[in-house]
Amino acid sequence: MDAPPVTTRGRPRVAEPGEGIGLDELALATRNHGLPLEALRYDVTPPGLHYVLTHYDIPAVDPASWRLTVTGAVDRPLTLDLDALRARPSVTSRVLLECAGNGRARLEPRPVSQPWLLEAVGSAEWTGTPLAPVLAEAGLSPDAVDVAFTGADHGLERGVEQDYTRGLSLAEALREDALLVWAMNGQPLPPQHGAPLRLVVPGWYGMAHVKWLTRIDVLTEPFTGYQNVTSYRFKVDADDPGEPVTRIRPRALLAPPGWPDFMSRERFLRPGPVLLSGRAWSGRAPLTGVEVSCDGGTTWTAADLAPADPGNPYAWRAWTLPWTARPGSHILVVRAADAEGAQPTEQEWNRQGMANNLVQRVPVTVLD
Ligand SMILES: Nc1nc2c(c(=O)[nH]1)N[C@H]1C(S)=C(S)[C@@H](COP(=O)(O)O)O[C@H]1N2
Ligand SMILES: [Mo]
Repeated sequence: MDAPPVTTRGRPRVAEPGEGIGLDELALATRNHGLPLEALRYDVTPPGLHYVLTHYDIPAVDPASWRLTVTGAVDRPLTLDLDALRARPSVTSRVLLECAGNGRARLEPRPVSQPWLLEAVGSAEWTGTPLAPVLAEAGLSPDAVDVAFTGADHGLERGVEQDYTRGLSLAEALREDALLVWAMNGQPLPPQHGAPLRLVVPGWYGMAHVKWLTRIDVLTEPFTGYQNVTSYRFKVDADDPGEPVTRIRPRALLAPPGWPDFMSRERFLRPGPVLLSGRAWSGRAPLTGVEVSCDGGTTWTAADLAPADPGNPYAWRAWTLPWTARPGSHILVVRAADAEGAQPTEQEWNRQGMANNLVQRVPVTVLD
């Protein structure tokens, strides 16, 4: 494999037409794993099966000496240790996370970055304390507009050395469901998911949920850091500033039925009744339905979608559809819709490969 030169500066690279996944992308893909789609069966994703995305390295953080500082445009800057946070009122919430790069590897030409297909999702149970009362306790300045969240991880991205930092508007930071989280599925946060503390902002694509959180800065000017202004933008032309990537678009995934071939992942099943099943979600608007096509998108049938759980409005929802598998080749397609629209059947290209929620297609062979 002739790998093209690795670029550390300038613009994200877009692959040449027909260029395969490079060793640089493979190196990212081995660090950042996806959810095996059969794990769509669990209401709550077990930690080792939840997808992981880490831009730099998992930082070494000693929970005993770790502190969170709340600083900037506040009356009383705070320094909190883990015990002080855990002593606050706690909330447990099931929240779907999805990486904004999910679907990137299918774009043509392919933006060169973490090459996700469909699996950059998980729906875990996060325990923490609401962020808004912590900000209130620090005393927000009346001219505060944004809040920046900084992690303990440090790296270089397109030539810019940085601590991973994301800004959020004050209005989003003050939402009552934004949480400072120390536990996942009832256990202390694992290192790869942000131990000892991370932010969870339900409904937003993954980049907003800052892991290894060490600093919260209240700002009186809009945040202009790399992860908001340069990265996570919908741009077609490299010089276009683009619109920011924010909330999760609707998506439904099918847990592929039958069994796979080891190398090709091609799927086989025996004829007869099959209960097709999977999960669906949207972070931007309530789901309105899931449809399945068993003939490559010619005809569609409404799936049975589990009702929204009022206690966990940002969890994924189960769907099922009975199907009678007849011998031959079939293409199963599934699409979700929310109050703002359905998943596209043609993908829209953008330079950074953001938020590609193209419908999933699963070819299957039903044996005689
Ligand atoms: N500090 C820090 N926070 C981070 C990241 C990171 O690299 N550093 N990656 C973000 C991205 S892009 C995603 S998709 C989610 C992934 O969360 P997970 O690994 O717990 O699934 O974390 C976000 N928070
Ligand atoms: Mo991400």
